[in-house]
Amino acid sequence: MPPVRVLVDMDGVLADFEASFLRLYRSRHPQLPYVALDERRGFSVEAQYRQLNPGLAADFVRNIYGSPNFFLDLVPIPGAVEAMQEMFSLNETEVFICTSPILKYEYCVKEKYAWVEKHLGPQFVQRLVMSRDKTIVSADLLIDDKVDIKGVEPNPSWEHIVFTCWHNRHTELEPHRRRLESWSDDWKAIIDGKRRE
Ligand code: T3P
Repeated sequence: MPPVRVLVDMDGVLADFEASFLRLYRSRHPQLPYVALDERRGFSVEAQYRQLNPGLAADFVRNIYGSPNFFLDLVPIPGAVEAMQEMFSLNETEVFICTSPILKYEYCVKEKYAWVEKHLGPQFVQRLVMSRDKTIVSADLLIDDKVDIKGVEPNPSWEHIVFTCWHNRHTELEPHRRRLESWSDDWKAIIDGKRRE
């Protein structure tokens, strides 16, 4: 049987984008309203901050994740590093990281590579796929916190497993869609299930 190929997203799944964003936003703009983590709804931080504060300069939000060291300093999501090492060592399993860089790519692209090397080691630097369009990357599974993943390919080869995080906890999914609630959840059973399909 061919190996199961798994794509694992980075922000929200391996690296805690939301917590770092909020910490930096509050320290830079202590006088402005903010969205607490358990109030987060929807993938885009910027969209929700605009609703809260329509007068907010676009740059206030974007400058946080466009700043040097933002992506490098993200803290790993609990259990992510251990799960990735274990997944890497599983027989008949090919694991890749699949992440989209922000359009202001100056620091983000380099720092995503550096983050992977720092937390997961050089073997994962070889397995980092950066694409703004994940639908054209072929795999059996994509573990990603973004609920709607769209691109040029209308029928991606992977099954999208929604990784639960602050912004999608309340999102109701269509009945056929599956979640991984955290890295303590049974990700191995999802991979093993694909072997039998
Ligand atoms: P990833 O594909 O690893 O999840 O959009 C580019 C990256 O930045 C993407 O990484 C997700 C992350 N991101 C958020 O998580 N929330 C946001 O509001 C924005 C703009 C980006």
